[in-house]
Formats: sequence, C-alpha cells, structure tokens
Amino acid sequence: MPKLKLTYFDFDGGRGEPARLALHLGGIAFEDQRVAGKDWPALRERTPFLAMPTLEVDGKVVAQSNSINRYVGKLAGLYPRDDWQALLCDEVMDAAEDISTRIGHTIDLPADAKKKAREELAAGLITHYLQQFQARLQAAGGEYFADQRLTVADLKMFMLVRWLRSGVLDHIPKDLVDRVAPKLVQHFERVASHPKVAEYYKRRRAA
Ligand SMILES: N[C@@H](CCC(=O)N[C@@H](CS)C(=O)NCC(=O)O)C(=O)O
Repeated sequence: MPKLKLTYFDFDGGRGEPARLALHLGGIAFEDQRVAGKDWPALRERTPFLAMPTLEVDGKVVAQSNSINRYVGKLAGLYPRDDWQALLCDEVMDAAEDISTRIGHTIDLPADAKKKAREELAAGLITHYLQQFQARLQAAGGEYFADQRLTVADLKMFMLVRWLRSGVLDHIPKDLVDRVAPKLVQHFERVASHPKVAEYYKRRRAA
C-alpha cells in the first residue's frame, strides 16, 4: 500500500471529505492533514492547481477531488471494476462537482447579486440536477448510484446533500432537496447510517 497524505481544510465536509471517508471505510492508513483557514494562503502556491484537496502518494502530490476519489475508491474497494458501472459512478461525481463549482462562484458576490444568483441557481440548475440525480439513483436500483453497493459516488452525493440541507447556504432553501428529490434524502440517510460512516462521525463528534 502506498504512503498517503490527504490535505484539506479542517472541517467535516467539502471536496476533501469523500476521500477521507473512503479511506476510513476501507481501513487504509493515511495522514489526515487538516489545514486551518489562516494557513491556507501560505500553502496555496505550493499546491499543483492552487486548491485543495491534494493527495500525496509516496511523496508525489496530485490534486482534483474526483481523481483522488477514484484513486482512493480503488484502494478502498469503493469504486466499480466494471467499466459501465464506473462510468455511472464518475458521471454522478462530476455532476455533483458542477453544482459545487456554480455555488462556489457565488460566495464572494455582493449581497444583492449573491441573492439573485443563488435564487436562480436553486430554482433552475440545482433543481434540475437534483431531479436528474434522483432519476439516476432510481435507474441504478434505488439504493446506490452504481454497482448496487456503496461507492465513492454515494460518498460524494452524501456530502453534497448534507451541504444543501445544512442551512449554511443563504438563499438556497434548506428543504430544496426534500421537496424536489426526496429519494436523495433517503439515500443520504442510507449512507449516514452505514455502520462505518456512523461510527466515523460519532468519533469525530467526540474528538
Ligand atoms: N476542481 C477542483 C476544485 C478545488 C477547489 O476549488 N477547492 C477549494 C476548496 S473546496 C479551494 O481550494 N479553495 C480555496 C481557494 O481557491 O483559494 C477539485 O475538484 O478539487
């Protein structure tokens, strides 16, 4: 097994969290480097694409969350071996990334522009994507997005749905997912109650 160091912000969510979770679920040893916001500017210029997460593999640093998810998913047995199932898994992860990117572009907007942009996103693109995710989930059997079992796509969607429902995103109604794609809420609860996921967050809360 290679020597791994995953570097991401110090919170239990975002683009780095699916890989953290996958490594925990797979029982794979790694260094969990958590970066405080105040330390980020100094580190930024030393990352390959000026962003996190990054993964160091035997001393070599790579980036891009979904590439990392695929790689650690393979190590952890949470990525399909079948090419078609792998494609379904990738599609969901990349579409989830589209939403994160679009919301990310609104973060630094002035208040009025942010409100307008987020309300449009919520009613338009995000609703459309959520409905498509729900349809994809149903087509894959209703429980998981690919391979009829938990994969990194489920971990990525788990984080996205948790974020959208958390209430931290002003002007994106926190009941949006519940209203437009209720099966994704059931999926969220399925992943949250996976014994290893539940045990991980219980431990994090106690830390
Ligand atoms: N396409 C990249 C995007 C990475 C990204 O934007 N990361 C954010 C955190 S979730 C970041 O590093 N933001 C700080 C900055 O851009 O200065 C990926 O999927 O990893």
